[in-house]
Amino acid sequence: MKKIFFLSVAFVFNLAVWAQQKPNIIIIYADDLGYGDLSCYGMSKISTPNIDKLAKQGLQFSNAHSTSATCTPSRYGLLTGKYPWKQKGTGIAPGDASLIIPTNKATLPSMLQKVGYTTAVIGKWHLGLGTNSIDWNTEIKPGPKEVGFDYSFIMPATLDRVPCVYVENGRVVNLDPKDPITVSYKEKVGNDPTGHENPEQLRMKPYPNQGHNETIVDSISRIGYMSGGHSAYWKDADIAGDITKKAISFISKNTSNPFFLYFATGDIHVPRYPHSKFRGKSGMGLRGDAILQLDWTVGEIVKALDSLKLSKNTLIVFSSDNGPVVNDGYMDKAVEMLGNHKPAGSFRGGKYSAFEAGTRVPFIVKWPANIQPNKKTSVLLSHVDLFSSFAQLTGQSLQNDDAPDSFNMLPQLTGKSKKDREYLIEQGGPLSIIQGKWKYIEPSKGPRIDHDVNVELGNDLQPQLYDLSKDTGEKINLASQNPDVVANLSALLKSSKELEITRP
Ligand code: NG6
Ligand code: CA
Repeated sequence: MKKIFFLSVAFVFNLAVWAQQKPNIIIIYADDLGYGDLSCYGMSKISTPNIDKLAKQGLQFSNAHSTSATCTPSRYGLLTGKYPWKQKGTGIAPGDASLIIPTNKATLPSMLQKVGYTTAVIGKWHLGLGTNSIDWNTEIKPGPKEVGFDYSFIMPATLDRVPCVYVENGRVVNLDPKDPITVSYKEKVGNDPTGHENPEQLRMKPYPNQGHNETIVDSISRIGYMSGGHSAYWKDADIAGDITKKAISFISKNTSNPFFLYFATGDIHVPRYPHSKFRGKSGMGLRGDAILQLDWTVGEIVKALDSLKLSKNTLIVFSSDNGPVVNDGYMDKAVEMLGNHKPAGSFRGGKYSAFEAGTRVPFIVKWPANIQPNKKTSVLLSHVDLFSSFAQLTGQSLQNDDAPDSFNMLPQLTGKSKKDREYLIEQGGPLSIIQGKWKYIEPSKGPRIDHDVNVELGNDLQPQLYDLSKDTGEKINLASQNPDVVANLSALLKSSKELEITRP
């Protein structure tokens, strides 16, 4: 008996030591932040010292990609390890969409939960909630919990979509049951003012005919209609502070066990209305001010880790869900105040685009215990790879149908290998494939330019082929000179549409 007792004490002790050694993992996921929007990536007009410091203390990537050029599919890819275009219904989700992540498959958080991580999502969700229709006045599920998050504090959709309330562990925060919430994306519900009926109440005008002129919340009209829930409305200027506080509180409660925090900021998505500490401070209008706020947020999280003595063994990934857009629905002077700043750096396109700026995003990994500081890498990888890489990091082997498009890139993430992913698929409108120096964009119908947002989308009825080693700006289409390369890459793209990685 005594022996069993000592053995089990030893076992628990070992487990504790083992668990201690596993790094905490934080993914800081910015929204619509472009490759060129940070000073460590060449932004000269404003400076982002806290994010630059992550890069100085870690590894900065120049060829890392989100799976897609918009938010919902990118987040789906990140959390499932599966290319979103393989599943129907993963396009930009309305605020009342059903949950699009299957609850019976492994996800990034559930995989980490299995080996003792406490997991949380704090910030923007935009992956749908519930099944069929959502009753915002009771417990809302399935949602983050059912896909592997122990704790959640979320904005359900995106900042410009109703309902503009926080949902904490499945319940709307500060909801007054006498003022229940109704949401509709079809027709007006209730009597709350809307942007088209009451423009005099707006602090920022929407562009006409772009959908952002429906229910007014916090003096900003949104996409979609809601009524009720007034006591639960968020204040846009407070969002960054609110979610940062929640993140720090989650970290502080988990100092003695490994944790995974998926921290998805609303910055710098529209409507941009940062806190007064940042408004007017960048000299670049509200878009620039939102970048300053994002940088502050990162600084606060790092400061909390430092003061809790967790920094050394915490792996932080900083990235963005898709490329930049300057004007996306509101007249917030982003265009007028841009000056000569290039949000996409030297790349072509932007958010929504098949060109590089759609998915080539800032990507920094810091983990002092295991990554050398102040290094840069041009290795090719995708956000979809974080799933397998973190499985490897935590000593897990994946089952056959887990994370079917995710490769283990842990050596590359920690600066120990420079080997590119064999090939990588990007989703703009059409799909593109990168292999070695070549990028092929499949022929597609659709406009070349989205004039509302002024972004070149990459659509062309002809195949496009670019040599990214010489032409990062995708200016010279070499398809007709290289029919063999086009044939190979289009065949590879076609076969990968069906292919799922077979795991040993
Ligand atoms: C677009 C919206 C845009 C934004 C985007 C989603 C219009 C004209 N534009 O449809 O404002 O909400 O969807 O952005 O409605 S994302 O980053 O969440 O994908
Ligand atoms: Ca986005």
